[in-house]
Order: sequence, then C-alpha cells, then structure tokens
Amino acid sequence: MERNIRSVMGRNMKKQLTLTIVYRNDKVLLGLKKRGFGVGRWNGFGGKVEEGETITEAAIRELKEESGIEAIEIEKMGILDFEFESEAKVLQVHIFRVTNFNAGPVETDEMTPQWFDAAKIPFDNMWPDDIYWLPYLLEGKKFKGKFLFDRPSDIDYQSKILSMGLREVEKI
Ligand code: S76
Repeated sequence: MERNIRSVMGRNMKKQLTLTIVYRNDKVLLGLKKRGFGVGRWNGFGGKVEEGETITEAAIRELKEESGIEAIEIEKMGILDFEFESEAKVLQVHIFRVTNFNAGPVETDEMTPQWFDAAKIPFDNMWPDDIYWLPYLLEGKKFKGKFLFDRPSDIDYQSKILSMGLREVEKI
C-alpha cells in the first residue's frame, strides 16, 4: 500500500511531482507546454502530488487533466531528483509509463499533445535530462538519478546540466 505523502512529509522534504510518458505502438505522446514551468518545450504530463492522494493517483490525475488520457496500464519506472543552482528546493519527480489507455489525447489549456516515433523524439526541444533517461523508460528499464541544472528553461533559454548521475535499478 502506498502511503499518503503528506502524512510522512516533514518541512525539509523534497517537493513531490509526477511525470508520465505514454508509449504505445512504438509511438511516444508528448505535450508542448503552453504556460509555466518549461513553457515552449515538449514534455511528459505531470505535476504536483496533492494532499490526500498517493503518487500514482497524482500521476493518473495529472495525465487526465493535461492530456485527456485515461490510463489503464500505468507503471512506475523511475525517480529523479532535480536541483537548480538558483533555488534551494529539490524536486523529486516520480516517472511513470502508460502503455494502455481508453480516452484522449485532447488539447488542453496546459498542453498541445502530439505523437512521435520512438526513433524521432525531439530531444533538442525538451528538457536536457530527457535524452539520458527516456531511453531507459522506453526499453522497460527502471532507473534512479539526479540532475543539477543552472536555472529553469523557458522559451528563450535551455537549462544546462551542471552535474548528473543516473543508473538502472532492479526495482523502484
Ligand atoms: O522531462 C522533464 N520534465 C520536466 O518538467 C522537468 N525534465 C525536467 N527536468 C527539470
């Protein structure tokens, strides 16, 4: 049983987020972010874990809100810690893979969804960490990692990775 995050969350805990990649029939669904964090880049779907929900519930809810997709098969594939040199807070992102769903995608206020061939993912216009961990996810490998960035990306600026660590794990 997954624990409700807030019940164990102290003041200094990492901010908990989800990020979900939909992968079916050798195609990957990404969304072009229309506003906020990472605007103008292709990304998976996700957001903050809210009070009273498990991490998996948050992943399913955020995917539906941002893409209209209703997940049927969802699996946790990775955990990544993201830090920005310019900010104190560590973001802990729980990465999921959805391989089956029964509705969507649709355009939302947040995202314009588009399918990409798994061999033609637009890494140049994504967060710079994606090129390292997305291949693991597509191959069904579980992973843990951490990335230190200079500052967040926006339309005019692509974040730079200052240091990183990433490894395959048996179990997540
Ligand atoms: O794939 C990513 N999505 C995000 O929203 C942020 N990477 C990332 N790195 C900071």
